[in-house]
Amino acid sequence: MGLASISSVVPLSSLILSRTLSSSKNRLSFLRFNLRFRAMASHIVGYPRMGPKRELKFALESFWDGKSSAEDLQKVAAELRASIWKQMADAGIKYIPSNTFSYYDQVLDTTAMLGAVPERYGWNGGEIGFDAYFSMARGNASVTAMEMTKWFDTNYHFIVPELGPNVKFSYASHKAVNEFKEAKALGIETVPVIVGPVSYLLLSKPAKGLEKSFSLLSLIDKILPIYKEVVTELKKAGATWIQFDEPTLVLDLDSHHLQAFTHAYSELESTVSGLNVLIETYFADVPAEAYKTLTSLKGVTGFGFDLVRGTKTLDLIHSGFPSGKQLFAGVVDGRNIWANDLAASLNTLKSLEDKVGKGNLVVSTSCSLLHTAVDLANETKLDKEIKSWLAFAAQKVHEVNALAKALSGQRDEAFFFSNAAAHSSRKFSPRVTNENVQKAAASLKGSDHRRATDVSARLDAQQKKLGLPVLPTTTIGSFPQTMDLRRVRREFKAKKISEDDYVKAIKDEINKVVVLQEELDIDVLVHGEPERNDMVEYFGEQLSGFAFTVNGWVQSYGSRCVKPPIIYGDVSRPKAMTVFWSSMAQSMTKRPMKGMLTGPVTILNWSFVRNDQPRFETCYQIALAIKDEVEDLERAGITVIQIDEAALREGLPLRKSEQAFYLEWAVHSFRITNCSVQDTTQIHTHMCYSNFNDIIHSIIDMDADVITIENSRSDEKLLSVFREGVKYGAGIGPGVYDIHSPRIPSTEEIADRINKMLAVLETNILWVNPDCGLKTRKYTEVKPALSNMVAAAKLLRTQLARAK
Ligand SMILES: *[C@@H]1O[C@H](CO)[C@@H](O)[C@H](O)[C@H]1NC(C)=O
Ligand SMILES: *[C@@H]1O[C@H](CO)[C@@H](O)[C@H](O)[C@H]1NC(C)=O
Ligand SMILES: *[C@@H]1O[C@H](CO)[C@@H](O)[C@H](O)[C@H]1NC(C)=O
Ligand SMILES: CC(=O)N[C@H]1CO[C@H](CO)[C@@H](O)[C@@H]1O
Repeated sequence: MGLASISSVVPLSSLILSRTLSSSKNRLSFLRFNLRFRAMASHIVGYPRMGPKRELKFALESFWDGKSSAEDLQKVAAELRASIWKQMADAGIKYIPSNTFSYYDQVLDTTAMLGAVPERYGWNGGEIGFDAYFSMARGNASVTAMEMTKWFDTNYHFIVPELGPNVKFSYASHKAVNEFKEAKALGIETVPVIVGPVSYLLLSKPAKGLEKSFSLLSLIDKILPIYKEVVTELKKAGATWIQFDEPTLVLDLDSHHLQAFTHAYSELESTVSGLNVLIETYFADVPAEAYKTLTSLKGVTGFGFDLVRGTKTLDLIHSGFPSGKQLFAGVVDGRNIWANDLAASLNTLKSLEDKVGKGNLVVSTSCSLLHTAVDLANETKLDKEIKSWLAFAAQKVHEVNALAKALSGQRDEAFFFSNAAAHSSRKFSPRVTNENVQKAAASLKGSDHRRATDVSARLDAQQKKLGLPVLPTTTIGSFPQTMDLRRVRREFKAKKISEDDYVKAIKDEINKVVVLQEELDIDVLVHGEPERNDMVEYFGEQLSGFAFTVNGWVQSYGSRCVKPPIIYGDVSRPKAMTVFWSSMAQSMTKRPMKGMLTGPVTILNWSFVRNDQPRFETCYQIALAIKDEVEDLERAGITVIQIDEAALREGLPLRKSEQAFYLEWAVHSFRITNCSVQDTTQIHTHMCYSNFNDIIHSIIDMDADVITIENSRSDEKLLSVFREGVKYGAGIGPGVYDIHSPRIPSTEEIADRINKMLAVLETNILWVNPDCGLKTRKYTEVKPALSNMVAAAKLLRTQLARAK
């Protein structure tokens, strides 16, 4: 009988018996058994902070609104942390993370830890409190927020550190140590998690004015002393492990960057001695050079890898892993909601265990569970069959533990059996497949789908029809979502009010927004989207192939969460989705009313996508559904249609080698939506967030008539691309003010921004609009801000007319 088959059936108690056996042969086999039964090595990289019902979000927003105290907020936070730690401890997890909680963002927490507060916040040393912390995150009436950008290729956003040669670093937030102690007081030993020093610098940006000249990595020797203080204090508090997250190791780094890792961890070696150090990477495979550097780092005990997205890392591990070191194998996907294929993962783990040796393998998640939903347990509205295919963070914790147990010979047969049954039900379920959709999507490949007329001729035709002034003003789509509105939608959903009452309430709101925009004298109007909860869910709910959760929220930034739909089957559009509201809104005004759609790439990217067919396949299916909607809007007399592709850039794969293929199918999917629209129908698109410079040619290739784009929060990075000579013939509206901040920009400030744009862009293609939708703002902020925006546009029109 082989060892494996015995070990899975022999109960623990009989091992104790074997201790009494005396022959040396038996003693040897006891030792082997004993190794197999050692504590189950399981680890969680990080956990969602918001709570199963977004408790943290509500506590934060109430505090920001001055409706509750700092103590109230701290109390909610402490309760959430305690329940998360306890849940993981109860599930049997050995390495439980701490300091993965955050009031806003873990990179901002690191900025606070290092005391790297930009001067404009007037911080004078001491422990950083909520005032300085939230001013950096959100700005306030007198100071702008720090820039926010996407965390790798996820939908999470972090606050970008602003660093220069004069930053005086100091140990200014003891959060990591405090949270470790807090867990310890609850009887739970945790692994404190800190953003590693090199990734911290590589994710920073040089402070204003230093853009070209400053090397961020030159600060490494200035921040390491703070890291040493933190490590020393953690050791004193009783920590035995520390986890440094160094996710930048999966990027395309050059040798100069890699040397910084070698340098930093040699510097830290003596300080961390006595501690076990885990370096965690995630989101992609680690390139071969980086793998070599990483696994040679001094003072490190374990290495964590994302083995879901990083399948090439598996080959690297098999071709060499440092002996005696621990491998934290991220086999449970932290970025999706599908149940793990436990049998397949166990095979992967067994082959890794053969490579690295028993006792050196720890089962882990592919990345922090921050990027998945929190708990499936109370999703009472999900169809039972679909629910059996899923696992959220709380369930993934159990998957990790089940795998670790199985690996150590204590396989939970019932758990594995129901997992296998769910996989087979998903594979053969008729609700997943729609042959007509499959055929239509397959026939799109190979063709290019371009509009017949080129963009400048189209713009001429559109201008004849629309007759807009130069520097036309518009907004991005949504208007403030008041409590009343949310209540109306909620009550309608819960069938507490009739459809007639609902339609009337929404109609009144649209009318209010239309009247306001006319009063403000905005040129191209929007209906304000009062009927929409979310720019993706709204469409998903009306398409086939989508499922929805009640509480499947994922943090996007700060207190903001999104609830991605789940695409489980082939996508189609049973009937028109937006025509009713858009034509009603158009009937209220003579000005052009934009039809508002979310584009296929964004719907895809902001959903949890099925993992049983290529992503592009699913994207083409959505594109065909949106194309039908565009045609219906045009038929209903809507002349301007905006198709948002907020997530086009976000979906870009991290590694350069994979980007061209993605851009090709993503841009193609957008063009499919153009359908056979007439030249006089103006197609807009909108993109949130900056850093588009690297894909500007793909953006041009989308062939939209007008593009509105985030710009103001990134110091006009976007404009530099045009300054450097990229030719852009379509209309363009770089955001003239930041809607993420409650600050109201003055007319002069906006006029100044527009002037900067006019210096690089032709007058006749420039549009004037805010950065993004206004959904999260209040009317007291929106009215004066838009009024100043229109005033600025008019001021410049007058100046331009005079200059002629
Ligand atoms: C804005 O934040 C800064 C920095 O924290 C603070 O000094 C200032 O008092 C705040 N201003 C207002 C109006 O809240
Ligand atoms: C799920 O619902 C039960 C019963 O209402 C409740 O006790 C429990 O706290 C809920 N769990 C979560 C994660 O919301
Ligand atoms: C957006 O697309 C990227 C690239 O495929 C993916 O990694 C990311 O998880 C997506 N975002 C969301 C919210 O699903
Ligand atoms: C997918 C699709 O319908 N594409 C259309 C885009 O517009 C051009 C020009 O009108 C059509 O020829 C394509 O068929």
